[in-house]
Amino acid sequence: MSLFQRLKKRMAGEAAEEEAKQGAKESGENEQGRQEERRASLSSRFREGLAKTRSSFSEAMNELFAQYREVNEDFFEELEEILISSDVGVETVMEIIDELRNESLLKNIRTTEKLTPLITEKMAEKLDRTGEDSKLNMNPDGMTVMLFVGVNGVGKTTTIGKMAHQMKAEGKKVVLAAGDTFRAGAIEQLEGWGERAGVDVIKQQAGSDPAAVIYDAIKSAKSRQADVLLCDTAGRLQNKVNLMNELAKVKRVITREIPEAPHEVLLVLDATTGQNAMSQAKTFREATEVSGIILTKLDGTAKGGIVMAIRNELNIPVKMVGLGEKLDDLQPFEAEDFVYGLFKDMIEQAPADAEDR
Ligand SMILES: Nc1nc2c(ncn2[C@@H]2O[C@H](COP(=O)(O)OP(=O)(O)OP(=O)(O)O)[C@@H](O)[C@H]2O)c(=O)[nH]1
Ligand SMILES: [Mg+2]
Repeated sequence: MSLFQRLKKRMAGEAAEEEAKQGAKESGENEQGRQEERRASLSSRFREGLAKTRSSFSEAMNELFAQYREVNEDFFEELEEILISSDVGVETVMEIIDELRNESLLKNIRTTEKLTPLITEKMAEKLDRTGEDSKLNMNPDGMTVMLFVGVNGVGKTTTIGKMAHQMKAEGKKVVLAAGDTFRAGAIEQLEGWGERAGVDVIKQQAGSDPAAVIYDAIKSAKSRQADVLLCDTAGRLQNKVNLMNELAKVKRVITREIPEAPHEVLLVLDATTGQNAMSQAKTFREATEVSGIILTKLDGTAKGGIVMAIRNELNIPVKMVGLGEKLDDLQPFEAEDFVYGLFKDMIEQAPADAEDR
C-alpha cells in the first residue's frame, strides 16, 4: 500500500476511533476505551504541534495548486520556492524536485492534482531515507546514561524534565544530574522539573566542576539502583572552545565509570532557529559524538520543514520532537506522523482517484 493510501486510511480510521471513543464514554469508560482515547490524544497532539507549519504550508500549496492545473516547469519552480521557504533545506529540496520532475515524466502525470500523492511520498522518503531507528538506545542490563548538549535556551532542561516524566510513567527509576553549574538558576530549574516529574536530582553548588557533578551523580544513581541517569549540561556557544572541551571532559568521566556510556549524546536543537540549527549540529558533531537529535519548539514555528533538512542532510537521527512546554509535550519522531501532520489538509482535499495512481 502506498504511503498516501495509508495516510488516507488513517484519516478514516481516526474518524472511526473518535466514534469508538465516544461510544466508550457512553458505555461507561472501559479499559479499551481509555486506551483508544490515549492513542487518539497522542496523535492529535502531534497534529496540533504542527499546526503552524501545516497552515502556512497548506496555504502556499493551495495557492500553487489553484494557480497551476498542469505540471510544468513554472509549477516546479514555485514548489521549490515553497519548500525552501519552509526551511526544508536547499540540498533536500533539489533532490525532491529533481525526482518529482523525473517521475512525473516517467509515470506520465500531467495534472498537478495527481501529483499530490507523489509529493507526500517523496517527502516521507527523505525523512525515512536511512530507515534509521528513532528509538532511544537503552542499556539492556544496567543503568542507561544520557547526556544532553546544545546551545543556550534550546530546551535541554525542559526536555530532561519531560523525558523523566515519561520514563517514570513507564516504571523506570530515573535520576537527574545537575551538570549545568554555569548559568545562574540552572540547578533550581532542574530541581523544579525533578519535583514535577517526581524524580531525584543530584547536584552540587553553582560554579563547581560539571565533570565532578556528573561523576558524583553516576555513583549516587548506581547506589540508588536507578535505571536511567539524565545529565543536564550548560548551554554552550558553538565557538567557545573551553565549553566544548569541558563537554569532552564530562563525556570522558562518564565513559571511565561505565565503558559503554553515555548510551545517548542527545543534541537539542530549537526548530524556530531554522538553518542556524543545522550549523549548530555540524559544529557539535565535530566536537563530540552526537547519537541523536531532539528537535524542540516545533509548535512554535511555521517552518517545520527543518526536520527534513536535518534528517536528510546530517545523518543524525531525530529521536524526539518537542511540541509544547508541558510535561507530556515530547513525542518520539515518526516520519509518517510528521508527513501526516503536515499534509492532513491536502490529503483530505485530494481527489479520490489520486490514490490509485
Ligand atoms: N513552545 C515550546 N517551548 C519549549 C519547548 N521546549 C522548551 N521550550 C521553552 O524554551 C525555553 C528554554 O528552555 P530550557 O529548557 O531552559 O533550555 P536550555 O537549553 O536548558 O537553556 P540553557 O540552560 O540556558 O542552556 C523555556 O521557556 C521552555 O519552556 C517546546 O517543545 N515547545
Ligand atoms: Mg538548561
